[in-house]
Amino acid sequence: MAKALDGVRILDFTHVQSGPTCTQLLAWLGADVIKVERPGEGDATRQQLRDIPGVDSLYFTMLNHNKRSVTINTKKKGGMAVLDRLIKTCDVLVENFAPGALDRMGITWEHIHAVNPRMIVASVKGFGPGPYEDCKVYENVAQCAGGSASTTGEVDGMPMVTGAQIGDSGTGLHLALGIVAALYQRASTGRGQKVLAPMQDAVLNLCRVKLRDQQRLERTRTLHEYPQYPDGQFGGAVPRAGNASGGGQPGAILKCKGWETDPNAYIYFITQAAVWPAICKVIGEEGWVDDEAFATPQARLLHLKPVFRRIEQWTMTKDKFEAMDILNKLDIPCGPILSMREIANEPSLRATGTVVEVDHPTRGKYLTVGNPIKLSDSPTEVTRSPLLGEHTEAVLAELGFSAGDVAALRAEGAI
Ligand code: CAO
Repeated sequence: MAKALDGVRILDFTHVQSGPTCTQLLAWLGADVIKVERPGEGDATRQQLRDIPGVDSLYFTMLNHNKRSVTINTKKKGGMAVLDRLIKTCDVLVENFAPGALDRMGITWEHIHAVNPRMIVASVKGFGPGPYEDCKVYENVAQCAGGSASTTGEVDGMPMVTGAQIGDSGTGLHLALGIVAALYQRASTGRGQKVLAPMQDAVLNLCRVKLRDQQRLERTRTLHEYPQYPDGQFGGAVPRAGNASGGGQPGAILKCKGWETDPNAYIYFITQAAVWPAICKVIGEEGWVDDEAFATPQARLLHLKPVFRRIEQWTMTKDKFEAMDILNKLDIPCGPILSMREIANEPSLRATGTVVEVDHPTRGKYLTVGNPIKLSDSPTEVTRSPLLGEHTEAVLAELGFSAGDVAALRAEGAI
């Protein structure tokens, strides 16, 4: 079946996580993604966190599916000649080098635009223009600078980073959307443009509810749905909220049967106002439906701790899946705390292609996360990541280089 981005060619100059997430998504949507790597070394993640000696790491394989790999040394004359040919024939150049690195290679916007005025140049950087624009940035730096860490963690604890890679993969997603929009606009203008997704900005975009809360706090000096209310103190900035819900319906993580030995025997429970009578009934507190201390959402905000303690007495009598079964039937919004082991073995995620088993020539079989975006007319088949330079000769032949040219480029150390 045809794919949404059939015919789009991507010059993939990305490395580590943020940029590769973006180009992997574009590949899953059907683009031809040609990953350019340094000869001999390749993307640094090929060697990081290895679980099998001498074999591309899961870090690399899980971010570089459906791509081709070409080795080019851009610091050699022949390497730049190959790269210019790629610039001429590709639609998008995606990069996430440190600030200024692309310019230092001689691949400036002016150069690219002169070679191919239709080319879109898409970049991830740690920061946009401003005091930190020259800084190198990794995931957790972005989480800290984007407002996430200051608002995550225990109420009285230190700032906390989250396991979701919102700085890297979150920014890659934003960049992919920018690229698709620029391709759409190019259809009418005929021109390429620059697309920039700074990691700080992407994290902040994902944390916008906390900027909402900052303004509410400044106006009202309190945040009723936070665990600090009604007994604790609020300072001048949005505090850490533990596991409290970020929305208008209070929620909490509650223990389930087996919590003493299973670190994930917990459920997230939301006391949605619409189903309050059903919640009271299931936990055996029917009297709370009309009790003025609990009857309205506003009244309950003053008593969230005892409310959740009482609900937890009930959830502790069920395992998390039993609790889910009972609560879902009553339309009470809740979710089990799933471990990665449970997710890896969940049949419904395998059935939808969200968890996929892939075969790799040197690694063998491994699990990966497939495309989370499902298009009915553009299904995704996840194929293995390329070996370093696996497609160099094939791509150079497509670009019109002869066998003799390839030999000369090899002798120069350019590929
Ligand atoms: N041929 C020749 N040279 C190459 C090359 C190639 N094919 N590919 C890369 N290089 C060179 C670059 O030109 C650069 O050289 P100079 O320093 O001489 O200009 C050098 O390799 C290193 O590039 P880098 O500075 O981007 O890499 P780093 O490992 O030092 O830094 C990172 C990594 C991620 C901190 C930095 O790239 C960065 O801040 N990127 C932007 C933000 C980002 O995406 N962060 C997310 C990373 S995922 O957690």
